[in-house]
Amino acid sequence: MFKIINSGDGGVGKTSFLKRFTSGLFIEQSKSTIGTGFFTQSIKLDNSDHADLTIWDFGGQGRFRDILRDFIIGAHGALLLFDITRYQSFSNLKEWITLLRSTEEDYELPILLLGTKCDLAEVREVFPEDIENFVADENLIGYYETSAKTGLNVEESLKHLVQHIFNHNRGIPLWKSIP
Ligand code: G3D
Ligand code: MG
Repeated sequence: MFKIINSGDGGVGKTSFLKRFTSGLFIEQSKSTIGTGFFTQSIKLDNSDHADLTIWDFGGQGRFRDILRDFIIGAHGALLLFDITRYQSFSNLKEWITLLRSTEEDYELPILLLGTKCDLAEVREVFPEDIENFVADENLIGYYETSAKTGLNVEESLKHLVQHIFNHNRGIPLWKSIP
């Protein structure tokens, strides 16, 4: 059982991404998330293991960020989303990373970066070189271009994060250690 945090600015597509992951559908006219919500979903890994995920979905608005800090405690990993068509959502990532890594756990929370809305690539404002440098500078575990609308890399990116957590168990109690 893994606890995953879904983070990023309001409107980048966090809830749409999770709905696509759990239901396989793109649901238009999603209501903006108030406070937190959560999704549970099982995922199959390459070696035929599977993991049960509890994914905590946050409202991106500033006023919820204090609440967020409490919810990060005990998380095994985080998704961090920005909208490739809105540069501001990329500029704000540093602030999100500071928040995600602010709980003073004795391990560095694995963070996977996701660019969203890649079906809208013709109005892209954030480009690969910037993203690659950012991933390296901030020591993130990787980057995927995604679309909740087409399903691009939705399952793949979660698999990558969970596989990373499996491979780098840093003493956080995982379901395998429960007798
Ligand atoms: P949030 O949970 O991060 O706040 P939402 O974001 O999931 O509520 O999505 C915000 C808006 O972006 C929604 O549009 C949603 O339909 C749209 N969106 C989310 N993912 C994608 C995607 O992959 N492609 C495209 N084209 N749009 C996406 P509205 O119009 O309801 O604000
Ligand atoms: Mg939301």
